[in-house]
Amino acid sequence: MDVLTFAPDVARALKDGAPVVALESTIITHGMPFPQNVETARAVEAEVRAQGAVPATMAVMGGRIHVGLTEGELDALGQAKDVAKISRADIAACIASGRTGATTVAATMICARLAGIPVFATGGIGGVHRGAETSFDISADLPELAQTAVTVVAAGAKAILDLPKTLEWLETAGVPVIAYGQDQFPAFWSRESGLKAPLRMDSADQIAAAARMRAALGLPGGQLVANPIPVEAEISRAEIMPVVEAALAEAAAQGIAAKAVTPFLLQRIFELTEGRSLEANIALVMNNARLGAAIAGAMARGA
Ligand code: PSU
Repeated sequence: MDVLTFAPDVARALKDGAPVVALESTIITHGMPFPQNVETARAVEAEVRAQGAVPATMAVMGGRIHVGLTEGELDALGQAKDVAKISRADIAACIASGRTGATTVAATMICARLAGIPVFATGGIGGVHRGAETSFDISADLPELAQTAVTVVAAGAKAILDLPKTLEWLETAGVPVIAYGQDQFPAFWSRESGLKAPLRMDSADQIAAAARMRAALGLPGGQLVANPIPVEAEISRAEIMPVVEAALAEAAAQGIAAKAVTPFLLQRIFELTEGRSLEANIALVMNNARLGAAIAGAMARGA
C-alpha cells in the first residue's frame, strides 16, 4: 500500500543515491516551545543542506506519512495544539484515522526504513525511566533500535532517564552504542555521564562501514551514535542534575505518567534553567544534524 508522500527534493535525492538525513517531528511538537521549535527545525534542515545532504522531516498528516515537509507544513505543525505523539504502537491507527501525528524516534525510524533512508538525526533518544523496576516505563525507542535498521545520531539519552539501565537494555538487545570522538556515553545536556560507552568511533566512515557490516551479517536493528554536545554549549552534570531531580520530584508529585513524562520534564527543566536547557538542546540537535549528514554522505559514497 502506498502511504508515503515524498517532498520533491527528497524523492530526487533518493533516486540519485544522494545523501538524505531523516529528522523527527515530536521534538517540534512536544520537545520545544513555539517559536523556537519551528526556528530550530528550519535551522536543522538548513544545516543538513549546508553539509551536502537533503533533510527529510517526518510527520503523519491526512492519512499519509510525509517524508520531507514544506515550509507551511512545518510551520503549521509547530503551532498545532492537538498533535498526537506517535510511536510504533499507534502509528498505523494515526495514519488510518487521518489524524495529525508527530513522529518520535521509534516512529521516525519506521518511516525512514519505509522510505529507504538509513540515517536519522535527533536530540536525545528515549530510554529506561527512573523507577522502571516498578513502573515498567521503557521508551519504545529502545526496542525500535533493536529491530529497525537505521543509524540514529543522538546526544546520548536524556539525563532525566536511568542511563546505566538504558545502556544495559541496549546491550541485552544487541544494539551497538557508539560514542563519537570520546570514550564516555554522553548525557544530552552534558558531554559526560560517568559511564563508558561500549564502542567508540572517530569518523563518519567508520560508522558507515559498521552499518554496512551489520547488514552483511544479516543482523537486524540499527545503531545508536552518541554524539556529545559541543563543549561551548554544554551544561555540566553538576549543574543540570539537581534541576533534573527537582523536575522528576514534581512529575512524581503530580502523577505524570507514560507519554507525558518526557515533555513535562523538558518543559520544567527549561523553566528551571531559565531557557539554558533549550539553548543546549538546540546546539546538540544542530551538532547531530552535521554528523548525520556526514554519515549519510559516507554511506552514499559506499565508504
Ligand atoms: N530529542 C529532543 N527532544 C525530544 C525528543 C528527542 O531533543 O523531545 C523526543 C523524541 O521524539 C523521543 C521522545 O522519541 O522524546 C522520547 O519520548 P518517550 O520518553 O516518551 O519515549
